[in-house]
Amino acid sequence: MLNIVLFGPPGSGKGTQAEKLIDKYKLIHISTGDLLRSEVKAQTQLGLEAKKIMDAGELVPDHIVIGMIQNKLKEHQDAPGFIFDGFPRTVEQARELRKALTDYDERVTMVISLQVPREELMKRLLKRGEESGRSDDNEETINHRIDVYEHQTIPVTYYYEKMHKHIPVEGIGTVDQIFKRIVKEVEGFKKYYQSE
Ligand code: B4P
Repeated sequence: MLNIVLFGPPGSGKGTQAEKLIDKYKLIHISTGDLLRSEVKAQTQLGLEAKKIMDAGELVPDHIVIGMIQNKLKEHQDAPGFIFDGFPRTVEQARELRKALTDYDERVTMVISLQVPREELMKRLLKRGEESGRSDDNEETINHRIDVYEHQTIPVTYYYEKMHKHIPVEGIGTVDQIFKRIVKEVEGFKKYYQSE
């Protein structure tokens, strides 16, 4: 199985690149942001609680997000692999992902970590806010989301660095240029595993 974590700050292109990777490698896409937004749209109890947290730019509690991931893994036991988009965002989530995959004799193959400076993130997300009306894409919330990323999510990179799975990829350029850089890394990993 190819299990890719797409990692990076808000607006770094995780969702954008995930779509292209699914197309190429036929993996199952698990985006915790999308899952939470669909709960919000359906106005479930979970969605009502999550909306307040997301609009404030905070992270939704670990146990909620981990529960959603466990359900998705159970639903797709025959999948050729997964793309985890926007998950894990805390070290606790990373540990729980490891446990959940171990239950299926699986593990994270690699963590593609998109590197994009704050000014560019702000530019992209303000533009998306104008086009989509997403309520967390406004200047104040974006700044807070990036701060939350730096304090709570960056430690996840150290967790995967220790396992030699963290692969930084430059996230500036056109969507296709960035996609090529990611594919190069994925192919490199596949060759390495096949020759082992
Ligand atoms: P997410 O849905 O994960 O939102 P995101 O990080 O803002 O989006 P993403 O990074 O995928 O967007 P992309 O760059 O593709 O999370 C939203 C909220 O949900 C979080 O703040 C949190 O509250 C909650 N949440 C989600 N997961 C959680 C978890 N695991 N634990 C706790 N809470 C969780 O796109 C951004 C824009 O850039 C797009 O408009 C795109 O078109 C553009 N773009 C992409 N690539 C570009 C490029 N190369 N050049 C120019 N523009 C580009």
